[in-house]
This record gives sequence, C-alpha cells and structure tokens, in this order.
Amino acid sequence: MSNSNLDNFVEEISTKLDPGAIVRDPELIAAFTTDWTRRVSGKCDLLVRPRDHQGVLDVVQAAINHHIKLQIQGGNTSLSGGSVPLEGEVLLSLGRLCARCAVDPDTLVATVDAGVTLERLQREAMKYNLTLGVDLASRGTATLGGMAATNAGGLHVLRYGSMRSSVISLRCVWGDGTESPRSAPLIKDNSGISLTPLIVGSEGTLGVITELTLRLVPVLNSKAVAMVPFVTIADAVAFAGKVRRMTEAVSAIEMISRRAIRIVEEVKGVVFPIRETFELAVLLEISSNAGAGDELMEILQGTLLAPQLQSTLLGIDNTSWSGLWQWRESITESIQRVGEPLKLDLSVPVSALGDLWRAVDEVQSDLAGGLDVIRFGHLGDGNIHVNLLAEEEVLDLAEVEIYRRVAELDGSITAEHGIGTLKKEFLSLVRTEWELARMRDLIAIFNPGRTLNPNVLI
Ligand code: 2HG
Ligand code: ZN
Repeated sequence: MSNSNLDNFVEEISTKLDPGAIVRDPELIAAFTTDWTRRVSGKCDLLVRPRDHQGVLDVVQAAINHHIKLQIQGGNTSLSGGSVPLEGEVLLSLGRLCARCAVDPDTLVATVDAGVTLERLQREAMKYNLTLGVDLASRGTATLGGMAATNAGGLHVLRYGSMRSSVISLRCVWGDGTESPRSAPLIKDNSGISLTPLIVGSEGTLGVITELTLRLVPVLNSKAVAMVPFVTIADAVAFAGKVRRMTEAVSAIEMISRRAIRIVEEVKGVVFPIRETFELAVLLEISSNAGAGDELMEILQGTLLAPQLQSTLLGIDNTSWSGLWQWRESITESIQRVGEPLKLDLSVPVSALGDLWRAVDEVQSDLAGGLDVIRFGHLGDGNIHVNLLAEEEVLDLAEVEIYRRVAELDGSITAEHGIGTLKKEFLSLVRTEWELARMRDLIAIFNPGRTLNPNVLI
C-alpha cells in the first residue's frame, strides 16, 4: 500500500472519527503488534480505534476506497497469530467499541458491543445470577467480538458448547463495505439461511463483528471439583465416559499432565499434593443448584477403586475448588515464563485420545530428547493442548509430524484457537480441496479484495 493511499485514507476517516481514534505514534502502536505468544510480531504504521458501529463502517468503506488492508484486533489474545498485522496492514482495534453491555434478566439475553471483555459481561450478568456459558482463563482481556470471530471454546464446552452456541445474533460490517442490520434477540428465526453461524469462527475474513446478542445461563451455585490422578490416558477417558453416563451435572472434564504440573510447581513455587505416581490428572467439575459435593462423592465412589479415591483431591467449598482450578488455569502463564512454546491445539475423537497421546510420545522419542512436551486441555471434548519447547528446527519437525498423525486420526489441527496466520500452511491436511475452494468463494463474496484480515486463515 502506497503512502499516498494511506494519507488519503487518514484524511477520509479523520473527518468522521474522533481524534483519539487515529494513532500514528509508533510507541503506542507497538503495544498492539506483538501477539500474546510473543512468537508473532508484525509491523504497521497506523492504528484506528473507532468507538461505534458507524465508525467501523466508515473505516472499512474508506479502506476499500483507498486500497488499504485492515487487520482486525479485539483483546489480542489470539494464540495462533490471528490478531497482528504481518505486512503493514492498518490495525483496526475494537478495544474502544465497548459502550454497551446490557443484560436483560427477564429474557436471559445480553446485548454487547464487540470490544466488551468477557469479564465485564460476567460482572454485569452476575448482578442477576447469570453468566455466559463460555468461560476462559483470558477472560479479563479477551473481547466478546474476538471470541465470536474465533468461535472460542474454553473450559465448559462440554456443558454449554463453544461461542457459536451462545451467539443469538450479530451485527457486522462486511468486507465489501456493507452492513448488516442491528442484532435482535430472536431466540428462534428460520427465515432462510442464517449468516450468524457462518461469521462465527470465520476469523475476521468475512466481516467485522460490531455488536452481539448473547444467550446467558443461570450461575449454578453449588459446585464441587475433584482432581483425580491416572496412570494412563485410556483410564482417564474411560472414567470421563462413566461420569457422563451417570449425571448431567458435569460442567468440566479437564486434563493436566504431570509435566504441566511440574512446570506450575517450578514457576509458582508450589507443591502438587498428589505424591503417588501418575501420568495425568483429571479435573472434574460438577455444578448444580444444590448438593454438588454429595453428588461428586457418589460419582467418585461409583467409579474409582479405593487407592485412587484416596489420592484424589477434593474441592467442595469455594476456596478449595478454586484452588484446584488454579492448577489448570496457571499452566499457560507458567509455560510462558519458562520459554516461548509452540502451541498446538489438537482435536481428535475422544475415543482416539489414547492414540494421540502415543503418537506425541513417539514423535518426542524420535527427536531424541530434544523436545519438551507439555500436555493439558479439555479431555472431555477431545481437545488437547500440546505446548512444545525446543530449538526452532526441532519444533518445525515435531509440528509437521504431529499434525500428520492428527490428520490420520481424523482430527483437527485446531479445536478452538483457530488457524490464524500460524497454521495456514497446514489447513489442507484437515480440509479437502473442495472445502478450501468454498471458503475462498465465501471470502470473495463477503470480503472481495480481501480488505479484512488478508493474511489470516487461507
Ligand atoms: C487453555 O485451554 C487455553 O488453557 C490456552 O486454550 C491453551 O496455552 C495454551 O496452549
Ligand atoms: Zn483451551
């Protein structure tokens, strides 16, 4: 993009946006151009931060007029390089588009601007004992627009689904400079093909989400958590199946490997209370309106043998269950303190988790000790995060080989973080040529000229 194009673009938007919306100071911009993993750093000369839907529409239309490419950014918590400009795109930050966060307690619906953080919505909804079903560790920074654009999953997918299940409707500015009508809280609407599920998960390649209408759920006030040690993943998967057959009250079945626990111990200076030999621990959460602790005990007694039951950690009251969650929620941050991991976000059918575990072990041993493998994630959904630490060449080899094995297991190279810019080259391992062509067709319809997120996804 030429400098005169950029100047003309700035001239056009400066007649429409407030002065604080246009930032050219490199120091201020620098805070937006490195992604959360620190593995991806981009470059850009201009940041625009509109405050409302009209401002986004003005920016997209001016970008089309002056052949400018835009990179959309919410809270910049992408773990796949999906939120930073790689080739000098203008950064379109939605962080200031956050005036509206309205909860309707009578209909259990929230209407929010795209830049509202998950934590802010949780605080507002909590006033009525409501919450969003989707929850993630980056709740304080992740924005609802970004979460919808990437179909974020998180800790309770087993119970509430990914973002797609929580989005009732959306408003957006399409990449062709047109806009959709305001979002409406229509719980049922069968008036033809819906574009809402299409834009959710499209990673900003079709349009910019500006407003969302979201389904809320009641907060379940009785919660109990167990941390159960296992020697094999196969036993853990069998346990998860048994528990799910026994009750509908399961709200999370998470997994933490021994290696992940050791890293949290090292970084946080804490000691994991289970001393017996184990390969992984399963964090099981039961939530209901009353008696979750009793139900959890019944489940554990009905599924575990006495020695395993004895080494299981229980979190029946608020302090103890949040203490157990701390082990799970501290992993990403702790790994980040010991290195810059390559983050794999693998998904396989739950019945293939054992095969995936073995495949990763084999790749690690083939690389003769040069690869540190840290596994954790959402065992109940078949979604395992594999964080790898090694020299760059070793990481490259491991990545290709693990993705190849995942594809053989009919899995996906990303369950929830998205393709972003980091996984583009591997997309064809898990999507057919026909599917890729249809994705390109859709982008050509909604975002012709690829004004929006030109380097993301495909
Ligand atoms: C989680 O489940 C997040 O904690 C982050 O998806 C995963 O850091 C990661 O690799
Ligand atoms: Zn995750």
